[in-house]
This record gives sequence, C-alpha cells and structure tokens, in this order.
Amino acid sequence: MAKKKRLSKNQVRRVQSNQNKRLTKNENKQWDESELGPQLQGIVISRFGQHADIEDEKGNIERCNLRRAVKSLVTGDRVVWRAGKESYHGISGVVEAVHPRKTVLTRPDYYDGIKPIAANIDHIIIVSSIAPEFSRNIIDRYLVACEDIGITPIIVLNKSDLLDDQSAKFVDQELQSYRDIGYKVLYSSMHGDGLDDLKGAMKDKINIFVGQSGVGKTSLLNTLLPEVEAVTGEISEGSGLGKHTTTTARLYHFADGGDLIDSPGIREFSLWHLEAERIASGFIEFRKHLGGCRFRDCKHKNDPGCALVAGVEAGEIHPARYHSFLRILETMDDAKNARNRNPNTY
Ligand SMILES: Nc1nc2c(ncn2[C@@H]2O[C@H](COP(=O)(O)OP(=O)(O)O)[C@@H](O)[C@H]2O)c(=O)[nH]1
Ligand SMILES: [Mg+2]
Ligand SMILES: [Zn+2]
Repeated sequence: MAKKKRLSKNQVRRVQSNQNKRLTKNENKQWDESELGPQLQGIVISRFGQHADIEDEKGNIERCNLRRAVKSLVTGDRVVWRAGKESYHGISGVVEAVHPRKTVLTRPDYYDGIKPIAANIDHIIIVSSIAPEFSRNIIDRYLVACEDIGITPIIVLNKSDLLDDQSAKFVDQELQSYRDIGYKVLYSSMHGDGLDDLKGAMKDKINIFVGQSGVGKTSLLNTLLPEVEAVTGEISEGSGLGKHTTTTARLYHFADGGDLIDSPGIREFSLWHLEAERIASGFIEFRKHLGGCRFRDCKHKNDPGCALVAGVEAGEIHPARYHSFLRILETMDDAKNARNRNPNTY
C-alpha cells in the first residue's frame, strides 16, 4: 500500500477545520475527540452511502463513517482517517479528509450532472477480442475517453487462444497501428497466455478493466484474482450492505503489487458526451494537425483544406482512425438522446 506521506499545510488546515465543525445528528456515531486515535493514512476500498471501507497502511480494512465535510469519496481515494478507541456497530473510525485526486473517472448522473466513480486510477485496460467481434471503433472510443481524462490506456487483445494464422495476422496488423501512435498493446487469455506481461504492466499501479460485453473481462478478472468472488460473497452476507456490492466499485490488490478497481459500472464505462474538439484531440495523432485546417469551423469532413484529410492522404493518419472519429461525432447526438431517456446508461 501507500508509502507514508506527510500532510501538506493545506491538508492539515483542512483536517483541523473539519474537526472544528460540529458533528450532526445524522452521523451514526458522534466521536468525541478523546475517543479517537491519531490521524492515519488510508485508501478507500469501497464506499457505501455514508460509510466507507478504508484500508490502513498495515492492510487492515476498517469500516468508517464520513465527516460531513467530506463531500465526495470514491474507491481509490487517499484519505486521512482516525480510528475510534472502540468500534460501534461495526464502525471503527471516521474519515476526516481526502487527499487531492491524481485522476478521477466520472459518469453522467441525472441529478448531479457528473458523478465520480473511482479516483487515482493509473491505467485503463481496454479489453478487446475477436469474439464476439474485433471493433476498432470501440477501442477508439475508450482511447478518446482515456485521453480526455488523462489516464494511460493499455490495449489488451484477449482470448488470444482463439486466434488462428489468418486472424492472428489480421489483428496483429490492426494492433500495430495502435503501437505506431504510441499505445501499449498486449495479448491475453483467461487460459494463461500473456498473463505475466499483463500483470507486469499493472504492477504497482491502480488499474481498471473496460470493454464491450463478452470480450472476457469478468473471466480475466477471476483468473487474475481468484479470491474476488469469495470476497464479494462474504460482503453480501453482511448487515444489509450486500445490495450495494453489485453496483459499488471495489479495489482489489494483486499478490505481486498493484491494484484493480472493479465494478460492472466501471467495466462498461464508455465515452459520453464530449464536444467535437475534445473528441478530435482525444485522437492523439490528430493533435499536430488540428489547427491547420483552412476554416476555423472545419468539420473535418468534406471541408476544403482540412488538415486531417490531408494527414490521411499523407499517410500520417490511419484511415480507420479518421473514420472512427467521424463515426463517433455522428453517434454523439444519438448517445445523448439515449441518455436523456435512460440516465443510467452511459
Ligand atoms: N476462448 C476463450 N474464451 C474466453 C476467454 N475469456 C472469456 N471467454 C469466454 O467469453 C465469454 C464472455 O466472457 P465474460 O468474462 O463474461 O466477458 P465480459 O462480458 O467481458 O465480462 C464467456 O463465455 C467466457 O467463457 C478466453 O481467454 N478464451
Ligand atoms: Mg462481465
Ligand atoms: Zn479539418
């Protein structure tokens, strides 16, 4: 887990101001100053409404209340917390402050606009496969989302055991085009192929798996973390908190170092509405061409003097990436309409 970190002046100030705030009735347990131990560092394993499971630096997990001043807390957050001298109804401490986030993964929320779902993720592992289908467009959508939030993507071609000579040649070529623009690409299979490389890439980082349904994310997760199912089962038997386990994100440790944050919501995380310009700059190889179009409001389609089209013609932009870009622009409005009908889809 985390190395010991000293609190910055700001954090100390924030912690003190939190302590001075009066505790309110709706907190399950009102801890008096004298009932609390010293400030400790921790990481949020999971968040359940007004509670969170916090892992301390020794690897113990403690269920904590949240100070009211703690407005936003998600899996992966690094926190300052204090243990109660005794625990009450399974609650062993209180989270007092949250460290600034390196990164945050969000989803659109009908009521709150944007809702964070996980913090401090280092890698988004984009899982793809030839079954049900190999889709460049879906990979590109995830890549744009990753570039937009500033989290490093890793592309994984899963179910490598299904590849024959012909399909291997095909995907190799496709994936090479991603390597050419700087992305890391790996092969994997739940049966063991490539798992050492994948584990190596995830080591000492916080990772998540994303990808279309059926590519093998759950199977891969169970292969890499055989204890996960047992752990979720155990929590479900707990005190009515079980119903959250299917929706809330949870952080798991790999035996060799590194973490995986998982929840179905995260696995299906995809691109949601972004302005056309942000989509364009999410295609990293487009960046040096953008701004070079003849017209400021170039739609990069049939407009004369389009620098992206010129880039494709010059062999600097892969035609499939350019077409992906156009397709994403076209489907953005559809996606937005669908979300308005069903805010839980993203
Ligand atoms: N041949 C092969 N099949 C796999 C592999 N991983 C998953 N599958 C199969 O693909 C199907 C979908 O897998 P699942 O893990 O549910 O995909 P998810 O929707 O991405 O979570 C299941 O029938 C799995 O048995 C793999 O590495 N090789
Ligand atoms: Mg699944
Ligand atoms: Zn253009």
